This record gives sequence, C-alpha cells and structure tokens, in this order.
Amino acid sequence: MQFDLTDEQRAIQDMARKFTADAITPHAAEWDEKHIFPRDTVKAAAELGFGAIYVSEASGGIGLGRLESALIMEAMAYGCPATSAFISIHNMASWMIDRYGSQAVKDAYLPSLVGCERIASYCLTEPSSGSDAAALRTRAVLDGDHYVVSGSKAFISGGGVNDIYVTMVRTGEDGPKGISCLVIEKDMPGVSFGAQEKKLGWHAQPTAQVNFDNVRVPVANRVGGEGEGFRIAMAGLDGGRLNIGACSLGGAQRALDEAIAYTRERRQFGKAIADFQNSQFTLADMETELQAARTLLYAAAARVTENAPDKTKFAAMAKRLATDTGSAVVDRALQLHGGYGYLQDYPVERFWRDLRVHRILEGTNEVMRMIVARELLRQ
Ligand code: FAD
Ligand code: 2MC
Repeated sequence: MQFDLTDEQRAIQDMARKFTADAITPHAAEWDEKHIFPRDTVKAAAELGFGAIYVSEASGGIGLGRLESALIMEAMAYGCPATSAFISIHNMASWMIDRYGSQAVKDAYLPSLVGCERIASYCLTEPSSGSDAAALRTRAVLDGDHYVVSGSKAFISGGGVNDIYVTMVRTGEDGPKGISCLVIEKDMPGVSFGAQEKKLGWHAQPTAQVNFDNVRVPVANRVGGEGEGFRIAMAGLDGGRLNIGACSLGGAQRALDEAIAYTRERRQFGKAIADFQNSQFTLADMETELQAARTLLYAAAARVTENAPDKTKFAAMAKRLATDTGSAVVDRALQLHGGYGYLQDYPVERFWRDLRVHRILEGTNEVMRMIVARELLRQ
C-alpha cells in the first residue's frame, strides 16, 4: 500500500500542472463564457500522451496506471474541469477498445485515438435509461456481417463533434447479458445528432443526443463478445469514476487556493477577512476534507490498477466522496468571496457550476451508494 507519490508520479504531476498553467488556465474562462470546445488544446494534451494514459504501450498509449491518470486529470481540472473530464471520457472509451477489442478493431481505431486525431465518446445513457443502464433499448440486429443499429443515446459528451462513438447496444435478451459494445463512426450513414444541450456548466465541451437510424456497423467493430458489452461498459466506468472524482479534487483545490488568496486580500471591519476565525475554520475544513477525499481516491486508483477484487466498491466510494466534497469545498469558496463569488469576474462561480454535474454523471452519487451497499450486504 502506497502512502505517498513516487518520484515518477511527481514528475507526471509536474508535467500535467505545467501543461495546465500554459495551455488551459489562461483560456478556460473564455471557453466557458463563449462555449468554445478547445479541440487544439485536447490535441496538445495528446502530444504528452494524455489521450491514451492507460492504453497499453503496445497499442501506442503511455501504459500508465490509474493513479497516474487521476493525477493528470486532477492537474488539468485545476484549470478547467470540463476539458479535463472530456479528455477522461476519451481515455475511458479508448481503453475499452484496447482492453477488450480484437487486434483488427484496435488497428482500425487506436492509432488515431491515441493522438486525438479522432476523439471518442462513450454512449451508454438513453432517454429512458440512465441509472438503470442495463435497461437500454438501442437495438443491433445481425444482418450478414453487419449489425443494423437503431435507437438513441442521451447526454453524450462530445456528441456531434467527436468522430468515434463507443456504444452499448442490445443484441440479445433483456437485462445486462443481452448487451454488446460497438464502435460506431460519426460518418456512418444513419448517424445523426440532436441539438447541443444548454447546460448549467461544462460549457467547454459539447453534449448532445446521438441517434442511430438503421446504421450498418460491421460485426468486426464489436468490442468483446456478444453479451459482454455491459461488463465492458462497467469496467470502463471503474476508471472513469476515478477520473471524474479527480476532476472534482482539482477543481476544488483551485477554489480553495482562490479563497485563500481572496480572504487575505479582502478587508472588512478594518482587517483582512482571513483574520476572522470563521474564515480560518472554513479554510481548515476545506483543506481537511479535500485531503481526506484525495487519499481515498488515490487508494481506490491503486486498487483499480491492481485489479483488486474490491476495486469497483472503492472506485464508487471515491467518486462519491470526491465529488460531494468537491462541491462542498467550491461552495464554501464562493461564500468566502461574498457577492464577488457570484460574479463571472472571479473563477469560483465557473468551478461551482462545473463541479456540480460530477455528482450526477458517470453514475449518480446515489448509484455509487447503491454499489457500495450491495457489496457490504453481499458479504
Ligand atoms: P435518473 O436515472 O432518471 O435518476 C434521477 C434521480 O433518481 C437521480 O437522483 C438518481 O440518483 C435517482 N435514482 C435513480 N435510481 C435510483 C435508485 N435505484 N435508488 C436511489 N435513487 C435512484 N451518459 C453517457 O452514456 N455518456 C456520456 O458521455 C454522458 N455525458 C453526460 C454529460 C452530462 C453533462 C450529463 C448531465 C450527463 C451525461 N451522461 C452521459 C448521462 C449521465 O450518466 C446520466 O445523467 C446519469 O447516469 C443519471 O441518469 P438520468 O439522468 O437518466 O437520471
Ligand atoms: N466491472 C465488471 N463487471 C461489472 C461491473 C464492473 N464494475 N459492475 C457490474 N458488472 C457485471 C456484474 O458482475 C454482472 O455480471 P454477472 O451477472 O455475470 O455477474 C453484470 O455486470 C450486471 O451487473 P448488476 O447485476 O450489478 O447490474 P444492475 O442492472 O443491477 O446495475 C448498476 C448495476 C446500477 C451499478 C449500473 O446500471 C450502473 O452503474 N448504473 C449507472 C449508470 C452509469 O454510471 N452511467 C454513466 C454513463 S457515462 C457518463 O455519464 C459519462 C459522462 C461518460
């Protein structure tokens, strides 16, 4: 059990922090305000290997573990949680192809995915199945050497913009065992997109419904065997949930740092507001809770890297705690800024909005509790 970062992990963290300071932080407010998706920045991140962090080196990735991935996501979220999370989803989808795909499907897609020449979305949620993901209805019917896919996926990050859609479809019976995973390309005939969703936060990345109308997808594009898609989707989310938690940690750390600077600067009643014990205790609690959530998240990441039997429970606990803590920390940072915290002139309001959705997506925090409780009661 590792309790501190190794020299190599610190070097990776430093590299990601430097990239964030140079390429993300100076632009993030404008991306948010003008709803700009920073494709060039995503490509620049991929040049450092961040497009394929835990894709194997044999497939062109940088073959790191989940703790290293969390460190990179945390560092990039310090500048822009939405962009960091977007890159995380691409990593999750690319890893699923690398881990479970045939050599042919890997050869077809991974060379362009690792460098983010093409970017991947992850398509599980549907309009009538969110938390109950195994109830999905998008159907894929075998016709010779193709599947014919019809249905809709809701809330897809990168929808309409990304090139590749790693999509969970129903090829068999009801429930999780009838689900398979297909790689679908944006340009395949019958793929279309809904309007871009208007969101509270995550303005720097697009979200849209993805529709499939009799899309012919080669059987060779299936990732894993028929009926294995749900398990593959869930295995992807074990890592995705760690990364989303890490995005909350990075965003909340930024909010805490902003609050420290602001409370030192701002004066009321003849002194800096940092001199009030209420401000000091609030900052102390923010730091304490953030460190606790970070410690659990890093421990969970190590378990997912090791494929430990309790990895799914730990990823769920860590996602729940990190994202709830992230929201609580950024909310207190906003309060310490008073009215100015509510204005776009200061970054905390953007972090407040961006972190809010981490408690909902990649499995709501209620679903995280469900996963943990099921494990406890099974034993
Ligand atoms: P519902 O499942 O309808 O839940 C509504 C409420 O009921 C929640 O509070 C939930 O916790 C609660 N609830 C449901 N079941 C239970 C239960 N058994 N016990 C207790 N409470 C319960 N999905 C993708 O596949 N790919 C993406 O790229 C993607 N990106 C997203 C981006 C954004 C900005 C958003 C908002 C969502 C995205 N999602 C994506 C979808 C996301 O994963 C779902 O929104 C989420 O899983 C919840 O599903 P739902 O919205 O249908 O809510
Ligand atoms: N790894 C590998 N296999 C897993 C697994 C995991 N983490 N979790 C479940 N499975 C297997 C499980 O073992 C079972 O297989 P078997 O019967 O062979 O043992 C199968 O999958 C079905 O599992 P459950 O019986 O637990 O399935 P259930 O239908 O009860 O639901 C639940 C499980 C609620 C945990 C799942 O539906 C879930 O995670 N819901 C939330 C959906 C979600 O997270 N959506 C996120 C969308 S992506 C997103 O938001 C982005 C921004 C990208």
